[in-house]
Amino acid sequence: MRIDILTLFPEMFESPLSYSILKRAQQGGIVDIVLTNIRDFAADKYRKVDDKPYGGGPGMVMMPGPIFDCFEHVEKLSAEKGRVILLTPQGQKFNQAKAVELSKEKRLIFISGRYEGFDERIRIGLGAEQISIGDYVLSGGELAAMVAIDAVVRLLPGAVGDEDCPKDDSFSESADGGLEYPQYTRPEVFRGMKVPDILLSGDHGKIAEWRRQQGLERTKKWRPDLLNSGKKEI
Ligand code: 6GU
Repeated sequence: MRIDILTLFPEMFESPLSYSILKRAQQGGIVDIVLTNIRDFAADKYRKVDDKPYGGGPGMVMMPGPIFDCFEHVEKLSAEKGRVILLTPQGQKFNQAKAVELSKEKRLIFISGRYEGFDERIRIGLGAEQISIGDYVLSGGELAAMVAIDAVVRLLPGAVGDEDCPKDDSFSESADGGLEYPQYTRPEVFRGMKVPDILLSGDHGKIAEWRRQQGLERTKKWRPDLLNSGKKEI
């Protein structure tokens, strides 16, 4: 997969992309992530990328010119067309199903903005879909882009080793879209709290059933909203 990121702050992405799964996936050729600075496509000598909103109101709005020029430059860097994604609190809420869907694409182009938002002609003109990571407002789309990219890349074949396989994760198909079962590791007794006997029994059938039941109970207790959303089966 190729991922392009159009941003005013490419440096913000460097650290998250330099560790663990995201780092290994890039080194292993599973994903190619390319950062492009929108400000390099500003038209004037002050490198201006935002302006006051028509009709008045607070804050500044991302101008269409620099983003269109940046996009048209980036688009040509690969023959693959790619899906264009604007990060904005007005977008469709990102979830595991969306991560799975995006992980099947050959190319994703993320555009993260700042200020009060994007000039509407950016969304329309670029045919972009919009993604939000939750119902709260961030200072910009960069952290949201990183969240989405992390969730997508770890699903790419070969990105995650057997030691932290995403198969049984919370929200995954094997968890019926609900929460994952409780996990334990050594020691067998820690500060008086014992690992459930069943996990030491070696009976894989019983362990699988116990885990399914535990996942269901935790979902009922902590995330009942997942139960009747067409995700988790009860
Ligand atoms: Cl994608 N952007 C901003 N600025 N705030 C958000 C968001 C995105 N998703 C949730 N809050």
